[in-house]
Amino acid sequence: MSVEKTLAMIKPDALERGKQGLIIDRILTNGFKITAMKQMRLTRVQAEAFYKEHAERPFFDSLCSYMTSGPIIALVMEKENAIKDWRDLMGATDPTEADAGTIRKDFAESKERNSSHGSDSPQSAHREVPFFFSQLER
Ligand code: IDP
Ligand code: MG
Repeated sequence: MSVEKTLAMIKPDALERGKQGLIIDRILTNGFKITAMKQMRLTRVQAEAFYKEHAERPFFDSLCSYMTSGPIIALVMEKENAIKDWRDLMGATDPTEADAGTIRKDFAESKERNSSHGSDSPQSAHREVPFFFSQLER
């Protein structure tokens, strides 16, 4: 195992319901160091660029509308094995399939409005961290 950085987002549904503090508490309690964090509202162009790998999926248009419906919090988090450990802490994409105690099980409203994002591989983290943060910020 090595120290890794991953890109996380707390998504609009969670901020809408004021759950960001509880989610950040879980991040810190589970041993992640937050090395950068900011709240912002994505533009349509930014949301489409971030999720471009899903451009052909039937849910893409709805996903981009949801992701621009309110602010998000983007975070860079550091820890040994951060990428997989954050995916595990979030749980399955669909909260009805997520394990007990995971963020999506406890906070998500639906498969789309699922409260959190995490890079799914070192390659994704390498693209997603600089999508949000300059070298000076992370
Ligand atoms: P992930 O966030 O668990 O990596 P992805 O398959 O990469 O899941 O999908 C990106 C995001 O798109 C999901 O987190 C969710 O918000 C949304 N999404 C994925 N699949 C569906 C679906 O079948 N219906 C509606 N929204 C979906
Ligand atoms: Mg994904």
